[in-house]
Amino acid sequence: MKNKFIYIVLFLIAASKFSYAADGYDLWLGYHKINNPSLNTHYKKIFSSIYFNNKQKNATIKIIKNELSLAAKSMFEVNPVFTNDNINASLLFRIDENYKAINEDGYAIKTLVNNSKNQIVITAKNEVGLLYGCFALLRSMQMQENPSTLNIISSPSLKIRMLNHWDNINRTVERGYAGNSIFNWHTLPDYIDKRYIDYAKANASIGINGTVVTNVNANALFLTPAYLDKVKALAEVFRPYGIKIYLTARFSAPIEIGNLTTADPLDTKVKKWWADKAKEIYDLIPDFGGFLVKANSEGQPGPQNYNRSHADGANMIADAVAPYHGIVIWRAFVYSNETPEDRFKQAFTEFKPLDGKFNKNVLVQIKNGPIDFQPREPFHPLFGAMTKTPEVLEFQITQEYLGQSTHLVYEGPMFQEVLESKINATQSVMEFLENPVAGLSGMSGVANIGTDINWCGHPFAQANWYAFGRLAWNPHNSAKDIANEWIQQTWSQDKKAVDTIQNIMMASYENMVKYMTPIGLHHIMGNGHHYGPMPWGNTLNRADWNPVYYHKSDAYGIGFDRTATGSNAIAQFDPFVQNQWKDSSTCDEKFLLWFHHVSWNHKMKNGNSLWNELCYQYNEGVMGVRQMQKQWKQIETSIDQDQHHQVSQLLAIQLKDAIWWRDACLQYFQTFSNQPLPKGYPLPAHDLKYYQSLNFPYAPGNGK
Ligand code: BDP
Repeated sequence: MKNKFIYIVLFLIAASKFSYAADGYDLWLGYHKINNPSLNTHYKKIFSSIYFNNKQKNATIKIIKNELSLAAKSMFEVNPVFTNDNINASLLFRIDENYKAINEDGYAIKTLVNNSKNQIVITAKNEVGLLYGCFALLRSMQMQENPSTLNIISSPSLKIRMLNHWDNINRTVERGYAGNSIFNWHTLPDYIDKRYIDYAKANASIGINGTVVTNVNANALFLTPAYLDKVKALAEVFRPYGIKIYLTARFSAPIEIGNLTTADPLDTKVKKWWADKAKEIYDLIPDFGGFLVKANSEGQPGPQNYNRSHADGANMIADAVAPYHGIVIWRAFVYSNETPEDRFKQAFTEFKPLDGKFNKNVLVQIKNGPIDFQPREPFHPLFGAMTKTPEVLEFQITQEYLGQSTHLVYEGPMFQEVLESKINATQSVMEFLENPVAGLSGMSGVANIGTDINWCGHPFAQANWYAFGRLAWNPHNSAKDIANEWIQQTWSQDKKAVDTIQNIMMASYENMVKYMTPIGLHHIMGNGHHYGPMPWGNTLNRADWNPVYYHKSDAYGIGFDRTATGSNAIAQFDPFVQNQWKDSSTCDEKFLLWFHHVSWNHKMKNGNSLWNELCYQYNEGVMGVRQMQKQWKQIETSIDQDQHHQVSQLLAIQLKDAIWWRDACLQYFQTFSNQPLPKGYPLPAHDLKYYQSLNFPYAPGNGK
């Protein structure tokens, strides 16, 4: 299949209501009627003659044909005609340059004039590339781009673009806010839910090529024969969509399901157990991707239980999958209770010395920031620090710390901020990932998908899945353009509605940071479930699970000193980055309290005292949500009524929560600052005791 010049040619010679009524199930693939008469004739013509040079009855080609039929009928009410007429060889020659420019997964789309007819040629190096190209063409139709001038060359720069499901065997989803797990292990392998197919299609449409279907807090049962049969059935569904399946590996599996007395990675019986297990899996699933491992973190077993290093553990499993070209993705999310070291520093301290000690097929997966998916984090210092070890950037799409499924938060700007962060004078995080010194690199997103009819809970949450995929394909994509694409494919073509929704989405991230954790505050959410404010939290038996550990408020001021006078975590960054953040008077204020313990009277760049600025920013966050509500109201008549109402209700919850965050946090911090709220500032509805008395034992996403 490799490097075979395959292509489709679609001929063209030369669609209603603006908004779409939908329950969200179709995601961005609803193929709504195009309301552009001048372009419609062109579009329809495209479907009047489609030629595939690939004569094989390939499953991916079948999917492409089905998708083209579905889209043509839905957007233009035409049935596509698949022809057998061969095409002019000179035509193909004219796309040869584009073809040469793409990589293994890429595609090229070009409109060529041939005998006064326009023809669109899509070419790729394999069938899955062609599928990506078809989705790109359909996207461009939904964006109403002019089909007579198409000239797209697109290749992903990251080889691994994957979702990580934190889905349990009993179908609960850790940090899931959209229902149960879509993977029904009870009815698999015999029952193939249509959801699996639609899920694979949605992922392929944005270029995702891998999925880990099991929780990082792993269950060894998934590696038993009965479950592997189920995994095989899913792998077969995903394969024609170019998606490889991966599993999480529980490090103690040889003991739990293998009757061994140890899981020591240097023990020969243990090694043999994993090698046999790998063979068993690859016999069933020849293109099995490999394992994702969370080891010696938050109670998970790992090589350190046997005084071995993370490299010893990773390499042992990597050896087992190597004969089948499998990979091991080893998570750097480790921190130990025993170590009194600043949690910020622990992953770097642990992994940096292991650079060069991992096998070639091991990748280290690093969360975007050093703590844990906070609303805003500086980038993780491990990016760029390991030059001999392939790295995977892990984002959390599910909104564990970002308002879960009741807050409208578009994560595109957050993803972009991390990707564009400079790791040194010459390179950003994305440039580092795009030019992997160690050959491989990737991006993972912790999925926000569940059995809710619209897949992701909040009707806007699916934009985060979409944005993740589009950025994993091309980290240079802009969050704003991605939002625009998603809106036009999902909500409406009406310009006012599109622009208004885009404004709401683009403002939402910054608003959320302001009403939750402004100026670099972090990890001050409710214990366990992480919903709502709890800056006073001080009761858990691990220091670094308690909010007070992170904000360190006292009579003098607030913030974690991570400079040379404090934990010196800042020294883990390149000097270029250190210079940006090491001085409290010049530090980028969005990270101020990440790196500095500053006085309540610290003078901010705008002249305000820190205390007043904290109050203003919390309040701006609240005002921002009010503004989102106002804008949403303005498009009431251009949006389907049910959907409009649904989002209105959620925005009302978001406003209530934003006010709660502001009032609870400020009253608590006020007990240290001993300063009044600025003049004219809204007074809290309740006293601090009230906020401290709230508890949510059944908040979602926290069960096992
Ligand atoms: C934290 C989550 C926890 C996960 C952990 C992880 O609260 O449920 O198990 O991350 O990434 O954010 O392993």
